Amino acid sequence: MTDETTLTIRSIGARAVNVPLPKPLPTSSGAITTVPLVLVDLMSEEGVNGCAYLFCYTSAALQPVASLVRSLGEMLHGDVVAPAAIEHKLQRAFRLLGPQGLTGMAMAGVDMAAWDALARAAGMSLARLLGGEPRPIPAYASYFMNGIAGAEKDAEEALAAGFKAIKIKIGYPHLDTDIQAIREVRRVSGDEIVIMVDYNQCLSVPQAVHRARALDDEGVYWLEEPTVADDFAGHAKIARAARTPIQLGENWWGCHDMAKSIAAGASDLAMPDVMKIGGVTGWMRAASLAEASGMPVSSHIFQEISAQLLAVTPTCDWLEYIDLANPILQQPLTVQDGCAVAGDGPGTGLSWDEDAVKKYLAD
Ligand code: SMN
Ligand code: MG
Repeated sequence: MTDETTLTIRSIGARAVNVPLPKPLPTSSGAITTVPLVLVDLMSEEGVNGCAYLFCYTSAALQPVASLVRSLGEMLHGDVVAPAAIEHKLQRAFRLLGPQGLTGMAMAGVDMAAWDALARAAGMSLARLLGGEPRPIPAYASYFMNGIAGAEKDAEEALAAGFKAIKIKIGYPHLDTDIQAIREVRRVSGDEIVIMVDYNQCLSVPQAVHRARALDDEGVYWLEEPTVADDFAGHAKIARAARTPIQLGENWWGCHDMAKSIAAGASDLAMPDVMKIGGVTGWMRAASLAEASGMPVSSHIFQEISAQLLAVTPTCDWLEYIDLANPILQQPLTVQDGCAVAGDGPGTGLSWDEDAVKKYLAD
């Protein structure tokens, strides 16, 4: 039964775009060579639409994810735009396959677009629809594994842009280089700036224990994913050995993974990825888990929607700022005085630059 206040799904479109990068973005676990995005457009019969994007990490995943999103659109045709009901239907539909991986990504894309449509229909930002209001969120400038000279340049760039926090990726062949990179950022940025580091899962547990102990006196705010993301017992061992807080979460598939990680004592901090955690619906569950566990919550990429969600996250910590989707957005997220300033317009603040989308279409 629908009335004039409900939205009904007419179609869900998916466009694959591959945004070129001026140079590869290296991590200790491989480089990001382009920005492969699937743009999700949920169209309602009532004419109020919602959109979201999915980051696919590798262009090899672009077409499979886009195709999965379109298949979900067929499954949901004629359904009410009700994210909880949609999530329940899709979780049941994919119980046997498993709602992780590309399936989870597609499901999250639908969820984020559905919440965007609901917020637009209500004429309010997502943060307001969720009971909060957009506010400045402390943001850190996130960089990659750019060597010592690159760390100097990145720190200078971040300071010039007004950031008060900087993350670099480390995991060089030798520990000394990790330390040199951190000290280069500290030399350039001074003692006030917050520095985070990200190992992108490259160390064994014994290596991570050794390196974490060596970094304990470097004044690093968090040490991210030192070992394989789903090795919660291994991360717990590292967390017990290190004084520096361990950060984890960008690879949690849904709040069940997060609950297992918390139960294992795998990390001191949480950084769910709004796509992998299950969209807006998944994020809100994760935020509750974090609050109940006393864990500060930071975001992982997807900065536009994350700025809305962190505004209603009780243990809000840092927003990660990386310029990934900006080339195809009409209004990239702005940063002022080291804080991300989410818009208060309808929805999540996403709108496509259609000329750029056409230019980078990978279909
Ligand atoms: C990261 C890795 C790959 C692409 C984007 C971001 C990284 C992070 O793990 O936390 O920024
Ligand atoms: Mg990371």
